[in-house]
Amino acid sequence: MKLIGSLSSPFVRKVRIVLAEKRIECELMVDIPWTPDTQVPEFNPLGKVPVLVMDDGSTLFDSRVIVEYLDTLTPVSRLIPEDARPRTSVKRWEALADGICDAAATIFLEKKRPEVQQNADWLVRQEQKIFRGLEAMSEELGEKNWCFGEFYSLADVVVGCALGYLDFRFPEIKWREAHPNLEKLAEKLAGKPAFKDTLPVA
Ligand SMILES: N[C@@H](CCC(=O)N[C@@H](CS)C(=O)NCC(=O)O)C(=O)O
Repeated sequence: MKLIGSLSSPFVRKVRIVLAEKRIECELMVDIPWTPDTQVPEFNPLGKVPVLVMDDGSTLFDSRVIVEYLDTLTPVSRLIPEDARPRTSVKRWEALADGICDAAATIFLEKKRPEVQQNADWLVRQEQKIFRGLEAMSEELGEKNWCFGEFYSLADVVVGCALGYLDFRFPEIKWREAHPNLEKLAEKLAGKPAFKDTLPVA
């Protein structure tokens, strides 16, 4: 198997963390989908990373599909519960954290355009998704040790990736001050080798 992705993407990081936690060997092929010579569209018609290329040449995308597949490959470190109800709760955390990343990536791209072409209303709309998303994550985490249930799960992985991406692209967003419980969780996650080894790189 080969994973195609950039070193800055929070979605690629999610997959890399899941691979590491589950002790699955997988070569990383770095490809930045925004560069003119990118090969990503040959593997994913949507032109987005991550893409997992299987040994038979078939491909999996997007990150949600990939991590579901990876979690079934080995019982080591189950990250997504099998039963429908808890499974759906963990997937809901994933939708929330991924949504924050989508909004943050949208802002990052919009801000790269010349200032006159930027749409201020659109930027505010995306910022609101981030702030409401942080509120929701903080409220749902509460005083618990982990986002869902008693154990570390994919819910914690995706929250860690979203917070890490905010730090990477928007250090001016002071989410730690507003949400000390998210900071506590982020510190715990930052100590894990899978997180340390996948810090976003420009
Ligand atoms: N929902 C997708 C999102 C993937 C995504 O947006 N990836 C970005 C990098 S962070 C990308 O490849 N963008 C290129 C493009 O949109 O053309 C997933 O979870 O994999």
